[in-house]
Amino acid sequence: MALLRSVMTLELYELEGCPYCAKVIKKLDELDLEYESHMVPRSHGDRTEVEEVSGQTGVPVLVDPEHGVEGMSESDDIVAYLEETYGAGA
Ligand SMILES: N[C@@H](CCC(=O)N[C@@H](CS)C(=O)NCC(=O)O)C(=O)O
Repeated sequence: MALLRSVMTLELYELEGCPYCAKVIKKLDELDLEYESHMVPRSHGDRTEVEEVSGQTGVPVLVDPEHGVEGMSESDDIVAYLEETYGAGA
């Protein structure tokens, strides 16, 4: 069960002090969603993990295995996706 839970958990690649990440976190909190946080290195050259999942080095990036979302970037898209998928009207 623990494995299943960790496999299905939302994951967020983020950077401390990133306002676009804060916007996504606010939405995750608002919808009471749990997520696993991955802090990316400040240097773009070292952001290999986020590049692997999303094909670019910017953050935030959301992964939602339960819905086949492998590496969504752009905070506005992520916020809209969360609202559509987990919001009151979902
Ligand atoms: N339009 C993007 C902007 C995100 C952004 O600028 N994130 C910064 C950190 S706050 C970053 O990682 N930038 C990567 C870059 O400059 O390539 C969004 O809304 O998600």
